[in-house]
Amino acid sequence: MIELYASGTPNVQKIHIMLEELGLEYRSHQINVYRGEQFAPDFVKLNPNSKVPVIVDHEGPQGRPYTVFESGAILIYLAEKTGTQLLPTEPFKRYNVMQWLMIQLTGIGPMFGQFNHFRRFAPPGNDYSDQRYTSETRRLYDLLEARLGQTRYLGGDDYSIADIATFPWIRNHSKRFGETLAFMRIGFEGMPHLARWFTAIETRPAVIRALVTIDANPSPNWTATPEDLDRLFGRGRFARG
Ligand SMILES: N[C@@H](CCC(=O)N[C@@H](CS)C(=O)NCC(=O)O)C(=O)O
Repeated sequence: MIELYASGTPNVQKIHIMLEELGLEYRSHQINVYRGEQFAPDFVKLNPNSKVPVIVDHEGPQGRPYTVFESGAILIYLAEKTGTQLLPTEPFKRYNVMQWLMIQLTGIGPMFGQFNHFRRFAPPGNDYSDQRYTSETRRLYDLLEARLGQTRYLGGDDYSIADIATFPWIRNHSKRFGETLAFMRIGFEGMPHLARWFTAIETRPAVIRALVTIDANPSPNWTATPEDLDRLFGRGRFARG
């Protein structure tokens, strides 16, 4: 049994999809990051970085319980635990998957995250930051479109943890920021390869199962007070330095 500490956000959605793909038994616990539950001492014992997702695998290495945080580390851990071809063992295929996984972890996640932040939560007067992250988001979309024009999936011919990591970020935009993306001229109309890839993943049985759970537990951000937002974003009386 695996315990998943979750919220309704893309980094957590990856893990729901992975667990469904692998058919592993799991139980999820919602952590309300808008209320600061990620800073509670019991949660910090699981992840000193105070972020979801976290898993606790009761049958970890050597049969002992093991805790894993950071979504990329969790995907690799679960792939290696089960020996799935979602992370191939053949070196060329494996490192192709790793490279596109790293692009999600170090590029798409942080840059789309900042793009979303400046579009939705920043006070007015941040034109430079808005432009910077819009431009970078647009560049990353172009990168994905070009890659998927060459290969069926991000890592190569086969579906992998690189696709699982990237899909929720694209879905998040397609659901929430339709108008913004139209303004940015990012839509699946101009991106046939991204659209093909998105549909291929969205219609996988395991992804459909995961999305039922994901959509039943959306981020509770509409109940967040100004203080909740200040705590989450480290601003106002929560600012450091
Ligand atoms: N690099 C981390 C990022 C995790 C992350 O940013 N989690 C967000 C939700 S998607 C969170 O817990 N935020 C709470 C906070 O920043 O205090 C990963 O990939 O797991």
